[in-house]
Amino acid sequence: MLQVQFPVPGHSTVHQAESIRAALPATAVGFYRHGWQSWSLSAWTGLDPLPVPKPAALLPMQTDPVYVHEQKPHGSWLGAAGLKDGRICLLGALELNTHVWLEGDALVGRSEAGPVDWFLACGVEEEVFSVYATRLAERFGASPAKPAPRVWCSWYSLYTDISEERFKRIINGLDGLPFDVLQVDDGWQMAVGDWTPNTSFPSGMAALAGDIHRTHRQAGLWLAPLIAVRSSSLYRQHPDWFLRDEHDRPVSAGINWGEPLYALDTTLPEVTDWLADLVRQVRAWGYDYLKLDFLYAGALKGKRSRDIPREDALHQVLLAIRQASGDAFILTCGVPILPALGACDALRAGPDVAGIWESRRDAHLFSNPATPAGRNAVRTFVNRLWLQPLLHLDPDVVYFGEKSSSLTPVQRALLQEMAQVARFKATSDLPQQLTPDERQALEEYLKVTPEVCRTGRYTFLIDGREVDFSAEIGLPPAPIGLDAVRAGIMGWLGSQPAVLRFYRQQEEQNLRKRLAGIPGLE
Ligand code: 9PG
Repeated sequence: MLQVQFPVPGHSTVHQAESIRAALPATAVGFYRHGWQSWSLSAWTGLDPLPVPKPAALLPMQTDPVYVHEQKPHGSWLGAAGLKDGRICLLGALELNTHVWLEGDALVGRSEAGPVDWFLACGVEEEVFSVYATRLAERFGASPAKPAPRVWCSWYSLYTDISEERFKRIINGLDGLPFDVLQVDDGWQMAVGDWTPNTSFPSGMAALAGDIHRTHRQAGLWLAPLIAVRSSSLYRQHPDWFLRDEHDRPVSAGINWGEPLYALDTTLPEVTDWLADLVRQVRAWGYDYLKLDFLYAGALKGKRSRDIPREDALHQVLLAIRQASGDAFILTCGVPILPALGACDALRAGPDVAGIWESRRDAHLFSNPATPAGRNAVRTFVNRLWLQPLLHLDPDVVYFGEKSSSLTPVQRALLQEMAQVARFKATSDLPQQLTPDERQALEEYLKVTPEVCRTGRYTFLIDGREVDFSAEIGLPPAPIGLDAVRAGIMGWLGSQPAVLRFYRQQEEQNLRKRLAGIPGLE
């Protein structure tokens, strides 16, 4: 292991090594852990181990499953120690497949794939992260050439209950609001893996894109191109296209849509051809904005037909997808951060907002900061802002309608402020549910770009008004006593496919009921 010292404040160094130990100039009092993919926790925390989140079966969708049991403070590609005097020291890789730990009085970096370049700097937090971002931009390319479009996305109001009829009504309802993109989210496809329209889209996806284009907006489409559910035709017809573990079993990419998910082996030429055809098809239908989701699946550990490091596999397939998609705007989601750099226009940099602020079960019993919830989104997103010079950062949607969520006005305002800091505007509010005042507020929000100035780790001035996210950053303590027992039982239940299916059916029923009561949607 290469042993080095941190350079003096104001300077940075780069060392090449497979593993590196950088002695800190003073004792660490905090650690910046950088989560693997969009939804994974990124935050400054204390030095004690964090509880392993539950339920176990969902972890492949939320963190890097290989590192989920780490006891020492750990981060993907980078880590930083906070010192008593307020300065920080950062050790960050300039290449993929790398990890950083706090071990005693040193930051330790290790590569899964041979020698790499490591960046080291100490000093003022914002400056240190800014120089690291510049070095990353030199390696991977910085891409925010295209402006961030203003997006209406179907997910956070309609979820999977979408249809071409509903879109027609929404297209009409959005008339006069300055959205650039109308994005069709999950729910249009036959199955995850089978990317043809289902029976709710009888006129086909090209017809819908045409309807959207006629309103002078771009058409957006959600795809999860690197996964398939077990019941999909893709998985049944091509089981040999999927990633396998050392026992030759398909690698789990989590459980969602009531089913196990599997990950494509993107190093197979048949798979890359299939992916390029898929993307060209979607472009030919007329979609100009692609939200590519669940991309972590392309970098899960497993046996690949071409034996390359797992994050290189993802980076390469993202570049191939980008090439096949021409000049489409590409938003990546559920994506490991560094492999996405240089391969997309925007990246989701936090978990889903959802219409709730915090779930007691997920936050306090399951110790899971990666599940959909406003507070989780704020915590991780604000801690990822240093990536802003590299690409557009999507903080997920904001809500203007009181009826669109169970968030309080203060919580809705915090999400709006986060999105103003992000300079990325999206919503799922149903126009049918907005009061005239709410519609007016949304219109104003879409039209105006306020001036943002960062004044501290979690504080900003937005058009001169102080905004503070500090109260949302802390993590609940691990459950103890009876709560720990309940957490254990519920965590086990939450890993059972039958229980997850049951929950999903309940949710879908509730959703259908809720939507049926909205005038002007049917
Ligand atoms: C569509 C949605 C929306 C959303 C995406 C993604 O189980 N999970 O951990 C999990 C996390 C996020 C998630 C789905 C599942 O949401 O972020 O915007 O497109 O997929 O299904």
